[in-house]
Amino acid sequence: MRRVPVFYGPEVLRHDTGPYHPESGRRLEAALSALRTSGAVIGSPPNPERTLAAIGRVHDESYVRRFDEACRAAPPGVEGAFSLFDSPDNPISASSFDAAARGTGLALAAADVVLAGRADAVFVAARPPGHHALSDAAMGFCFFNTIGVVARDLIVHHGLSRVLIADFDVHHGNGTQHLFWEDGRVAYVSVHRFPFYPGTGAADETGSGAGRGSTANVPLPAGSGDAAYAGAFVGALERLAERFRPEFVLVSAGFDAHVSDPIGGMRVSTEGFGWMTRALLEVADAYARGRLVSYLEGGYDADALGASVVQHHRALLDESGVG
Ligand code: Q9C
Ligand code: ZN
Repeated sequence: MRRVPVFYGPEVLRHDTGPYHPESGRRLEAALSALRTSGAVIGSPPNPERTLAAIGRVHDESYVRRFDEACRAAPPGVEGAFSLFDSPDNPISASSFDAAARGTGLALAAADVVLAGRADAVFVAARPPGHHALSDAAMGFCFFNTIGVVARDLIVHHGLSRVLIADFDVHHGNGTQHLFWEDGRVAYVSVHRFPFYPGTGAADETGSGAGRGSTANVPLPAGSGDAAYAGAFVGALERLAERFRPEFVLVSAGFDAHVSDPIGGMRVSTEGFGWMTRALLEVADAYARGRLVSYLEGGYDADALGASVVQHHRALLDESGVG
């Protein structure tokens, strides 16, 4: 069996989005409770001291300061009294900055632990999600582009040459794609509903300059299910990985393509997330010595999210891989 701890810290629950927002602490509590029931080992490592420096290699200094100051000025999460930051989709409370920095710190710690050989892979059960966040703006429930911060940290701090990001959230990761659009060291493959929020992710968006061909988008129509994901996504993932030969695999693991999700409009089954995860693990095994870190993005039905993260985690534990 692989060693695949789940990383979580209670600080991430303190990003309060109000009583009616789909991206709430309740969804993460449901995910954690399902993981605990399935026997997952849940760890809470301290953030690496370089967390803010790593965030600063992706986000503008003025954006980080603006987000911090907006949270300091925000009401302390009292019902009905929330500030919006950059977008009507992004309510903040007094602890939102600290929660977002903690989520990103957990993901940086996860990559450190995997690189040091102290775990084979890590699933980071945190929030807020990250893949829509731009270097200078919050959007789509996201504030820091966590997976983007970790990818850049693997290149700049750890000295890796090639990192692959795979994104199966139902929405296109516009922020992540934009960060590495011209960067040949970080490849990005996404499967998503299209056309849909945020509007990007057409099949002909493939990167430019040094990053030409290192972005792969798999747009799928509303209502797509396991068959489309298994065929189109897994195919694109394997083709990109074979060409790119990643040294590390990062996953933007959104579970909002689940058939029961209230906003995704797709029909992926709980087991479908297990199959997709196995394909990701095969790529990690083939090129990256199994090294993989997965970060929770979307997924807004509590029960579906719980069942799906357990499938995802069980697939990562599978012993058929690392030799
Ligand atoms: N204002 C993630 O799943 N919906 N984000 C906007 C029009 C935004 C979802 C609707 C959905 C964002 C991480
Ligand atoms: Zn999403």
